Amino acid sequence: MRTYTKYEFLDLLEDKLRKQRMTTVDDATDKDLFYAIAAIINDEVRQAGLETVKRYRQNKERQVSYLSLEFLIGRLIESNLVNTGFKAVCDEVLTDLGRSPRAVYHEEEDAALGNGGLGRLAACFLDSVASLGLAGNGFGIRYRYGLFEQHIAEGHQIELPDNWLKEPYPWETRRAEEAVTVNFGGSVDYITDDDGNYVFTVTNPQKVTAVPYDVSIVGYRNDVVNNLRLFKAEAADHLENATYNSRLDEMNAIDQISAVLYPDDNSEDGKLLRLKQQYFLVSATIQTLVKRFKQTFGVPLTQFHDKNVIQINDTHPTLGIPELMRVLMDEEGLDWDAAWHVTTQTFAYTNHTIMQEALEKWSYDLIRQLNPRVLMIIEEINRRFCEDKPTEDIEEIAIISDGLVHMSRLAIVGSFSVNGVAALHSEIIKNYTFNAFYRLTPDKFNNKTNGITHRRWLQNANPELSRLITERIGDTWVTHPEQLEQLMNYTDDVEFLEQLHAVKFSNKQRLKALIFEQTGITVDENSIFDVQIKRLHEYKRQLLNVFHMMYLYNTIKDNPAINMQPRTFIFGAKAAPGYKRAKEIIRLIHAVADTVNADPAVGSRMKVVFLENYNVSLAEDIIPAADISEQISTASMEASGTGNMKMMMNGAVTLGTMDGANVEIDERVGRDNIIIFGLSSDDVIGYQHNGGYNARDVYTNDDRVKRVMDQLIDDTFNHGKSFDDLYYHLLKDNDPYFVLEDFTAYVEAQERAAALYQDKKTWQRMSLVNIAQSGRFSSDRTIKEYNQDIWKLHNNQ
Ligand code: GPV
Repeated sequence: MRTYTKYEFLDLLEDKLRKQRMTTVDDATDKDLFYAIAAIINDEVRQAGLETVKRYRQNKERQVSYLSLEFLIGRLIESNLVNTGFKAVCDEVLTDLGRSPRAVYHEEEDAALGNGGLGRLAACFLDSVASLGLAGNGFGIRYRYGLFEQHIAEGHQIELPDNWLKEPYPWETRRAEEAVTVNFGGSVDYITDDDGNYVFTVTNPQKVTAVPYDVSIVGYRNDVVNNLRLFKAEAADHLENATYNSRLDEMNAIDQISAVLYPDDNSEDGKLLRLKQQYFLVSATIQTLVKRFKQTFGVPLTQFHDKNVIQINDTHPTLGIPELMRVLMDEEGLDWDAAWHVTTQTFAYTNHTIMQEALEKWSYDLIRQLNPRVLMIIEEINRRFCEDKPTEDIEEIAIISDGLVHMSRLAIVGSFSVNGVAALHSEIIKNYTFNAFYRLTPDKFNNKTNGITHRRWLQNANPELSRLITERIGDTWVTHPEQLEQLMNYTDDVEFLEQLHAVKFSNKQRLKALIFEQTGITVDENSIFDVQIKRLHEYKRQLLNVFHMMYLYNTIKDNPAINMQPRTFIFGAKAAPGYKRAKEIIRLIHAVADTVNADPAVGSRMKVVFLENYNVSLAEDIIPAADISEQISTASMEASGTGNMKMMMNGAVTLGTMDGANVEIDERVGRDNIIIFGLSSDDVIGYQHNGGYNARDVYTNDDRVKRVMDQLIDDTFNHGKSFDDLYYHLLKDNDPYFVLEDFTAYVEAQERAAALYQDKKTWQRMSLVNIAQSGRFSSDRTIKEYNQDIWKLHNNQ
């Protein structure tokens, strides 16, 4: 890609403003400037994209297709500017014009086509695949409405539709000419061909057009531009319905398929429309890949898997397995064994949870309604798989049982690789969740510890820290993040530690301003910024954090003169709209915040802040300012976590359980540089096998626990109605997330954190060690491992 001087870039900008926005630099709004800059980027990127595709074709390269129902992209303008190399000049031109680059870039709407960690992981992976020069593309759905916008009204979460396409999305290109048709429903017929084989056809299906919208994925300064293809569902031009009204009804029904992202994180919904989304994505993708294969390679489809690997992001795209079988057999004439060989050499499955409520099980009848031929193929896969297995194992491994199709089992059987997303998680999968499959095919199972793109989460989100790092160790860390480890040479460099502290302080001042703007609350930038930002889920235990805040408040009320480390508790969290208890926890955070923040007896010792509508862009503002990273899930339940990595990379110290990737963070930084507490995953699994611990005993025997529990139902904290459900659930249902059991250990860990923070040198050193050891958690490392062990793509760089 070419480089521009300031003057050249200004010329381009003026030209785009004139021709595309019909305005001038003097009159341009921030929005005009945003669109003009996007147009400049697109001119370069699309050219490079064409050349990338041409190169892949000429080299007949093997490619990975990353299939995901979610891509939580956020804004693209800054990462596109950085990756093209235009960021510095663009910032300068805007500043010279007296404009705020931040204000211009913030004109872009967040693309929130995902819920949380799983969707954001997919977005980080695309960035790393392109930046490593690997031939890989994403396939997803172009939801008309992304993850809902969260508003808080008197402590209650209100959900509003995320109308992100109100104005044109500058990064997408509609490619109607590459649309494919996805068939739903219908009935299966077969004939017998000359060789006595069955040939299946589906009659009277509903035909839905999948129209691709392509978004360029720009590699970091390497002229590689890969693609994210998002499909939109449209009615075919000629619906064959009897009446005009029935045609309109059908068009509306078809529009629904790509209308809205399901807002459930780590739980399955079970609605037919969701299943339709899944099949829509996989059928459109498989057809596209088969078509491209035939156009590009001119060899039989029995070699499809030599040129294609398909990574499925959790079980959501598992129907791709029977769909590829269907296309290979019914449309391309392969027999079962040939098709099965190709399919099982093509698919690789990533598991992201062991929690039962998130392991998808679709009813047999629903899948028949969806597409009877696909169900037929799943039945046959199951029949053949179970055929030679010992009867005592069947219950644990059958793909179909009790009228349900177990998607994870189908994914395991149909894939050549099964991976978890952190070392501990992958062990749990092998030893518990999928143990029977592990015993059958141990070599399929592997671990790929998650990662995050350090370009977005350090280089872009924290420019001051990036500059400071580069001043010391040069800029090779940008392409080789493991080089951050060189910072270990400065752990006793007082000047550097002070500079690091100054950067954190200025990030905290900026966040303080944002908090004031959003909430009217004034926080103390000298207090600890104690941050828990993630989806609201019982297993993530925001409730444990709240109980600790309630306990601290009680401590202040009992000892009004007590001297304690001032703290600002910062939350960001969306609850699934139907998840009542999660919404009650949001209401509780607000009730505690209202009381604590308004109580003059508390003074500056404690503030509680809930920032509404947590999303990728807000994360980029919060993370650089975090001192403490709350990663306090019930051990064994958080598959990996990725926010833990983002905060570590920005110098926050993890306060967490030995869960997910926290275990590996602990291993990297050493126990002196992390604050670990609570039950281990073995403890939790042990308790679970024995019916849990006794929550009521803890309540009865620990005065501090009893007091905060009772405050859920008395009038200590401002609220319209008391928190009965939370109270009774913890006691009656025996607290499945071990909140009360871990309370003492958590309070003690928080006390250690406060003491460490007061020893300024120690804390600064801890913060530095975290940054220095974070390189391993770059998604560049993760993607290199996927490529070496699973994808085996040619390495261009
Ligand atoms: I399954 N995850 C998610 O965000 N949504 C889901 O529906 C499912 C999993 C998350 C896990 O909870 C995190 O621990 C993990 O870091 C992330 O996926 C990426 O692997």
